[in-house]
Amino acid sequence: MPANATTVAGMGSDFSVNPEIDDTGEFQRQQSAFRDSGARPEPGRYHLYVTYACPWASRIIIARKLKGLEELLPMTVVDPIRDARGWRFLPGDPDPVNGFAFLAEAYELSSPGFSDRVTVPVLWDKQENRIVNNESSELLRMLNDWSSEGPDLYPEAYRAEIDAINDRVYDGLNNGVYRAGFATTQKAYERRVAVVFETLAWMSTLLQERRYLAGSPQPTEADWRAFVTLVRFDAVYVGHFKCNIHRIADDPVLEGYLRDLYQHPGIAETVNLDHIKRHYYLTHPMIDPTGIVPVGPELQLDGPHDRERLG
Ligand SMILES: N[C@@H](CCC(=O)N[C@@H](CS)C(=O)NCC(=O)O)C(=O)O
Repeated sequence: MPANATTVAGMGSDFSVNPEIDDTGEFQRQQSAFRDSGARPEPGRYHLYVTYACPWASRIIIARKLKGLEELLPMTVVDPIRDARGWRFLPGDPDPVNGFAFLAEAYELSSPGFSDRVTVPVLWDKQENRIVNNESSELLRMLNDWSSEGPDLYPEAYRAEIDAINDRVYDGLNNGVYRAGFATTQKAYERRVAVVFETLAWMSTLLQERRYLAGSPQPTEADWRAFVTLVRFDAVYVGHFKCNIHRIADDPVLEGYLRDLYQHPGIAETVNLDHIKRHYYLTHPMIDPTGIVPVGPELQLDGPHDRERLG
C-alpha cells in the first residue's frame, strides 16, 4: 500500500476519497494479501466469492466455467454496489458458508485486524475457515491445474509469450484503465490514458495476424485476461474512466476479437452488464457523485466477427 494511503476496509472510512492515490495523483493498486496455493480440493472443501462487476473476479468466473469446475467449486455472487463497508451479500444470494453479511468478515476471520481493502475474488477454505488466496492471476492458474476438462489456459508451448503479453496487458489495459480513471491530476490522467491507447494499438496490430493474442490455436489465459477489460470498455471505461480517445467498436480488429471471445461457448453468461454498469457508476462517488447509471451504449457483441479466417 502506498505510504500516504488510508484504508477503507475498516468501517467508517471516507468512502468518497480513493485511498490508493499517491502524491503525484497516480492510482497504485494494493498487493493481494492471501497467496497460498491449493492442490485440487475434495468436493465441498472450497468456496468462491465473486462479483460479476469486477474484471479480476470475472477471469475466475470464466476459468471456472471453461474448466467445468462449477460443481467442484460453488460460488456466491456479492452485491455489485459497494459502500464504505465493502462488498456485501445480497438477500437473494446469501453467504451459504458462514452466513456473513459482509465479505470483510471473511478477511477478519482469516487475518484478525485486517485493515487493507477487501477485494474479490476470494477462494475460501471451508475446512480451515480461512481465505486461501485473493489474487486472481494465481487463482486462474490454480483452476487451470485442477481440471483436465476444457482447454489448457496456460499451455506449455506458449508460456513465454503468454507471460510477456500478460505483463503488457495488465499494466497498459487491465490496470491501465483504472490508473487513467482514478488519476487525480490532469498530468497523471493524460499519462495513463496515453498508455491505455498505446496498448490497444499494439494489441490491434498483433491481432490483425493472429486470432488469439499468444498465437495459439485456442484462447489462453492471455485472451481471457484481456477480454474482461475489453468487454467493459465501451460500456464503462470510455465514459466513467475517461478512456475516450476511441471506443473498441471503432477499431474493427479489436471489436472482432472481442465478439469472437464473447461468442465462445459459455462466455456470454459470465458477462452481466447490468451488474458491471451499476457497480462502477454507483460505487465511485469520487468520480461520479450523481450515481446516474447511463442507459447505453448499445453493444453489438453478438454481431459477426469474421475471425475464423485467422485460424
Ligand atoms: N489483485 C487482485 C485485485 C482485485 C480487486 O482489486 N478487486 C476489486 C474489484 S474490481 C475490489 O474488490 N475492490 C474493492 C476495494 O477496492 O475496496 C486480483 O487480481 O485478484
